[in-house]
Amino acid sequence: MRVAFLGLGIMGRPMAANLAKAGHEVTVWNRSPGKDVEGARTAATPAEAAQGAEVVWMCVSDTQAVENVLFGENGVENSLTPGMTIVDSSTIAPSATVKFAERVRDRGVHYVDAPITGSKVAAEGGTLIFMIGGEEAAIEGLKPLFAAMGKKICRMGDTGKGHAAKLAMNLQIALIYEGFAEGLTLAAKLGVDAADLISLINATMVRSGVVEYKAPFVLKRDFTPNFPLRLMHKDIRLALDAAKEARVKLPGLETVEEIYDLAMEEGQQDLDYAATLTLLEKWAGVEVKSAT
Ligand code: NA7
Repeated sequence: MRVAFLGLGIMGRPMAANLAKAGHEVTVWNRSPGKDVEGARTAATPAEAAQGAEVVWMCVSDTQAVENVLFGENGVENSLTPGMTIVDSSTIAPSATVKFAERVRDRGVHYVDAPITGSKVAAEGGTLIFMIGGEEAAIEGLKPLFAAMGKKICRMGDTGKGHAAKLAMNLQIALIYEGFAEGLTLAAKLGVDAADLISLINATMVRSGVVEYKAPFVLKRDFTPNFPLRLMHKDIRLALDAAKEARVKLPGLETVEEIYDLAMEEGQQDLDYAATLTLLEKWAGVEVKSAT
């Protein structure tokens, strides 16, 4: 298929590379020049990349970035053709997605939100999981592309529901990790070895995928970003905004947001979100570690 891929960040670049490797005709664009993808053509603007494409796939930072790419100067809007499908794998506001979809629908263009779960490693290995919102027929036509980048697709409903599901997922990751970090901090202060506590967690119903994934990094104190803190902070805010619009109260997440606000103020935005542990340690005057 002829695909324009817009946004070559930590996740977007390996996704575009997997599309090219699978034999699709890929044209890439990134806001800052100098990033390219083997086997793909590089365009100077989103409009140029989208020219003649059957599918325009985006993976950029936030709602504003998606709006710029679609409707800003030299945006995709200038190259829309009937039958084209726009896919968004960024994590952004569900309500904005619905508005963007409405803006292109009159031009005969389908809009599918397909945010992703899985780390950089899953993006590189083509094992992402997509949460999808959009019409069944449009999604059907995208299956070869999903297969090149991921291992599973889950349709959550109409356009916007993929992003809604993604926010519901990421708020749980933030809360589960916060619970883990608070448990580790209290245990350290009371003299329990971190590795012993983690073994106990993994043997009981307290275990979780989040803890299994993060514990080895925490024990090594490796906070290099698999998922940068600034992006989790963005997702927490998106979830709180969506909750406000829907008149839903999320008191746990509101508290966790305050911790992320402070972490951002401390300059931790480009570390992994696991680094929020260091704030708890600082307040407790203790370091989580293991003798083994
Ligand atoms: P990264 O590695 O921070 O990459 C973000 C990408 O978004 C990168 O290509 C940026 O271009 C691009 N970007 C950021 N702002 C804009 C604007 N205003 N216009 C156009 N392009 C922009 O993030 P990830 O790849 O880890 O994640 C991407 C999304 O998936 C995000 O929503 C996550 O929550 C999930 P740059 O290179 O900075 O010029």
